[in-house]
Amino acid sequence: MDEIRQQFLSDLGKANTPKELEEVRVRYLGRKGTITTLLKNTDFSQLTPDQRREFGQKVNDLKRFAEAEVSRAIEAAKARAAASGATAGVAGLDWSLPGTDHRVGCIHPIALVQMELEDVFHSMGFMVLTGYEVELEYYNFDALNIPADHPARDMQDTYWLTNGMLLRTHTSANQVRALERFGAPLRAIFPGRCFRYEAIDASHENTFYQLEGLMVDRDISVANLIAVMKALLSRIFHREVTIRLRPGFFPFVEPGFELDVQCLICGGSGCGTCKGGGWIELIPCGLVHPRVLEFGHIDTSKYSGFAFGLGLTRMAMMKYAIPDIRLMNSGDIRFYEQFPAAV
Ligand code: FA5
Repeated sequence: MDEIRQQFLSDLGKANTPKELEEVRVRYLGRKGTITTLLKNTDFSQLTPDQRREFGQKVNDLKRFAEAEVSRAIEAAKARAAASGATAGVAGLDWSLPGTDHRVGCIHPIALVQMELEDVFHSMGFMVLTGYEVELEYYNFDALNIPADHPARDMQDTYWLTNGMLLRTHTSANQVRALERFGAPLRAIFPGRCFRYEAIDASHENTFYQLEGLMVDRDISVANLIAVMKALLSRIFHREVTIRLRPGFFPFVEPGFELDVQCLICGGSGCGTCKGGGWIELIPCGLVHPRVLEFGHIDTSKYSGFAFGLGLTRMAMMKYAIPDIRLMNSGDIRFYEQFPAAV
């Protein structure tokens, strides 16, 4: 019996697949198997009753041991096959067929620029907040010093919802929400989707992304605004950029500016991209209007701030030389595939 046990273990050790293991099981435990036939083939007349009992018990022990070992080995082999993705022993499986090629997704160009900007603002101590796409009229307009009868409301054609709320027209809607929630000092950026009821053309979408920035602290001036704008532009375009500020009107900043960047294509001499002017209008910005700070319950005798609202979609278009904004929401895989799958 010891020999049979040794032989059984050795055969079991050599069998790898569930099929080979099943063969070992049949060889030892099947109807005509070595262990099963042990009792049948033994001449009991030679043995005393005690020896018979002892022998029978040993055969049963061996049988139980062998059954347990075979089932354990079969389970282990099945688990191995499942883990390696193989389906060993499945009839009709052609192992030589090439595998399935999984397509890897790409990161949308707007997301690429957004991630880069979030990185640079994180390093300057800014929080990243998102806000709400469905917004109250109060935060999108009133609290930004744009009351109902103000002509500036016409600058942004609005999608109104039947419950009186609206789809935010700009990420500036986050400013007073953040001031109410966090108070001063505050450094935050708000990337997100905005909606305007506009005719769509190569540079206008009704759904586009902006990235708002807000910094409120003691003694904030235009110099701080310029320093932060230069840091973000050199990071995005991977070089020093020349900028200029022109006066711009937004009711929630005073003074308000349009920040232009010297054309990165022609270096300022004039080309098709900058329409011959040498400058590209890129980021509206300014010092936060004291009335907006008051709406956010900020003490204006102590604190001042700057804000900017860059067009993330347009920034991505400039960075990657994308000629038509409609490609961004087109769902056209051929367009997306040109961008990296990971950063
Ligand atoms: C605003 O939305 C202001 N909230 C920006 C601001 C914030 C000013 C903080 C001062 C302080 P404007 O309407 O110009 O401003 O839009 C800002 C940017 O969003 C534009 O420069 C442009 O890049 C982008 N943008 C606006 N409308 C569209 C559109 N229909 N399609 C694509 N991008 C757009």
